[in-house]
Amino acid sequence: SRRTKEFGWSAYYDVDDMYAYLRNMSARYPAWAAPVVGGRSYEGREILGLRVRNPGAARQPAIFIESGIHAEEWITSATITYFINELLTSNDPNMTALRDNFDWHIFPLVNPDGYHYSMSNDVMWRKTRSRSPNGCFGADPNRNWDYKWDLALNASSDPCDNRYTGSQPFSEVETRTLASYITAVENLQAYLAFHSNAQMLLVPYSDSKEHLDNYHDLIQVGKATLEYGRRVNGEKYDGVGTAAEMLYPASGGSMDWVRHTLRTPLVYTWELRGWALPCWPAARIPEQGDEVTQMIHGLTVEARKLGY
Ligand code: ING
Ligand code: ZN
Repeated sequence: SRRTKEFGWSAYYDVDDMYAYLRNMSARYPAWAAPVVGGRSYEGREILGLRVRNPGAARQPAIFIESGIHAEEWITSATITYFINELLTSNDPNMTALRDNFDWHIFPLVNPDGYHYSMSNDVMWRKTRSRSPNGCFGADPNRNWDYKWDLALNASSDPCDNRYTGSQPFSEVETRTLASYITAVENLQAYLAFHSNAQMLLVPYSDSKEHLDNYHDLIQVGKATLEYGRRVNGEKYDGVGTAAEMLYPASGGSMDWVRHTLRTPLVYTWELRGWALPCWPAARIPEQGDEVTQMIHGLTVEARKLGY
């Protein structure tokens, strides 16, 4: 039998250790934090997250955090567990304001099968682990959501491809079950997704250069948000814009589906910092964690200034 390692932010941890950490935090702060199951995976794992909310408050705006949808982007899950730790344990007034005033649904690892496979077999694994009839494994879970799925932009209909769309929209149990969880979140004000490593901030929609009705608000809040991050370590991100304008057109991603289907006003995807995947040096997880923590704080402050 194996002992559970002590969890921390100077190494990367596999699924069971990360989930044990989430359960430990809910046991330490039972009035504030509860484990929540956001869905399940092909191999039968839970998509485990934490709901964090002020036990003394009535209805608060909800913020949903998604990370680890791409298995090889380890830094995203490490960064979001770091944020959870700040959110629950810090006495910094910016942090206490975050936990007092929002209803958090935080899922650090929404593709647990792929992540485990990346950690144990093939570090560059990106997809889920579902099995296609031709014997290939996995679909790209950020090409599988039911919005403009059939465009297959920056994607492939070949099950052996690293960016396989899946056989149909929501063919993957992970995206299907997570979408149903998100749909049930009341008062969802912000949806924040985390990828690596293009070092920029993306807004919907990803398939075209068409701009949303609140595009200018999203850009203004986004630019200010990046400044909060820059103040931590001096790191400059490349800017804020649609994937089609900043990176490459893509379709079937989670943020576009959320924005289109649920009309969530504030929807962003982070591309965290540079370096080779997946091994952003573990010793530098805290600096990425501090930046993202300040950016999430900044986003709430700047959005409120614009009336959100
Ligand atoms: N980047 C994202 C990807 O899925 C993205 C970029 C995000 C595209 C959201 C569309 C929508 O390709 C990485 N690094 O995976
Ligand atoms: Zn990604």
